[in-house]
Amino acid sequence: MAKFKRAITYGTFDMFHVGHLELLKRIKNHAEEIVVAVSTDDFNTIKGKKTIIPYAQRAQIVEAIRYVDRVIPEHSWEQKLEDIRKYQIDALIMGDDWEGKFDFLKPYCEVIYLPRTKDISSTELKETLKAISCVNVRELNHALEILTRIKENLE
Ligand code: C2G
Repeated sequence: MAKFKRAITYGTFDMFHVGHLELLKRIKNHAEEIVVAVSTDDFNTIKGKKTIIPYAQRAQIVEAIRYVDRVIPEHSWEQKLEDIRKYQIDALIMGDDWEGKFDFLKPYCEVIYLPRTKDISSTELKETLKAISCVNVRELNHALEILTRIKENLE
């Protein structure tokens, strides 16, 4: 039996990956219902976070996850207390890269930090894609040099 009726978590959830999935799955072990506040594109600008996938698609993907009961937009750092009251939240649950950052909400609901999933993040995925495209560009340039030389030899 889950300990809490309703939990909330906040995040960008860009390039949805298994780290996000594992967190939502673990939150489901603690709560019957999960509300996920997905950071809007404007709020990500405030957070200094560049995203690949626009808010509407990030929210759509999170909404389709079977552990999730409701998705709301995260517009600001300051909305958490209002959300806790509005959605009758019993627990705010985040990955432990946020350890301690939301303890100020402890008078209003349980605040729990769960271990992050290692070796995966949207940032690492973007770095990997960048590296792959750099390799491809180098290989394409090399191939172009060879083809240019062949063409010159044929003339
Ligand atoms: N997460 C995780 N394991 C990973 C990556 C992320 O457990 N490998 C967790 C994070 O700890 C966070 C959630 O997944 O709880 C969403 O992560 P992000 O999309 O990176 O969200 P973030 O930028 O941390 O935004 O107001 C709070 C912020 O909106 C949180």
